[in-house]
Amino acid sequence: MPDTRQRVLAAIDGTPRTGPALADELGITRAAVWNHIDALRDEGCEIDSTDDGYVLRSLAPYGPASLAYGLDCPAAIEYHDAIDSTNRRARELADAGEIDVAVVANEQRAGRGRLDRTWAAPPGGIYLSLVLEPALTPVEAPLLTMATAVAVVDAVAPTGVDPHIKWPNDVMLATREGERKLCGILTAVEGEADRLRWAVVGVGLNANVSPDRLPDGATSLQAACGRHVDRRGIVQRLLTGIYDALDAPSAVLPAWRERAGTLGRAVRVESNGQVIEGTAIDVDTPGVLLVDTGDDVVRVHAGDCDHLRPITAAD
Ligand code: BT5
Repeated sequence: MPDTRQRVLAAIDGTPRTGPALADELGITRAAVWNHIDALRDEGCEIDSTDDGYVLRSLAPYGPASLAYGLDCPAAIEYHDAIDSTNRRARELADAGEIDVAVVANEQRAGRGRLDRTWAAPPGGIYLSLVLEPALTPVEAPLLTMATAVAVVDAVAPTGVDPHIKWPNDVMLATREGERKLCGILTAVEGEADRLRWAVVGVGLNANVSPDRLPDGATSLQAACGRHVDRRGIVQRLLTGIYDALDAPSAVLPAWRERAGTLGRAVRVESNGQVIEGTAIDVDTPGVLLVDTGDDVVRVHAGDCDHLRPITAAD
């Protein structure tokens, strides 16, 4: 059941509706109608007041009601203009028993990567953490990262960029200068041996951000496209993509392989203090990288991976 603000949006989308007509239709007071219209305008929705009533001209580029409007998946949106970390907040919600909530922020002040590394998160990026209760065991959790990476690649495709996945949790763009990191994924899970109690999938995607606000080795959609991109559309496609992937877990690995830049490449992987060099030949359930070192095929479960010959725009 969509909340009242979503019903207001739907009612004025396409056809003008007067305040009293809306109040009647939605079973709320006229003052409440006015409050919703006011809040939607504050968010950045363009709503005209015509002789025939209120009519929606455009949604806000980014904001809670606009992100939720038309979203075709079970996730509710919790939006913050600024927050310390969407993953921190999502874990808090998960611990309190909330499921199917996407925490989205325009800016993070203490964004985190793996192993407590810093994630630069200036305004204009996509910072999103989705609380899920997937039908997976903790051992299968890497599948969530893979499904999300696939969903990221597909969600940004309409902007015209064609990124690839770098094992285990990066989405990269080939530029003339070499490979640049566009997106990082951070998955946290909690559960018993046979079942996940919750999972939080965090996505940091450099969208409308200038690369000089990002660390070396990073790029953004804005830099690649030469313009601002539609973050709302990307977030909505990303969320539906993650749910769709989890509905068909056996399709995740093949989809990941199709979008991967790592396979067939010379790689150096650091895993638990060990360095493995060789050719990345495949991935296996639940996200294991197979590296052919020449002597042996090593199964790597976790680690940091470098492509020894970076993929460039010329490839
Ligand atoms: C990651 O870690 O790539 C996972 C990043 C997940 C960030 C999201 S944002 C929403 C949610 N809330 C959070 O607090 N986190 C998640 P890792 O593989 O450890 O890579 C971290 C490294 O990427 C850093 O040490 C930097 O070298 C680099 N880095 C930092 N910020 C970056 C950025 N904005 N773009 C590209 N690279 C970045």
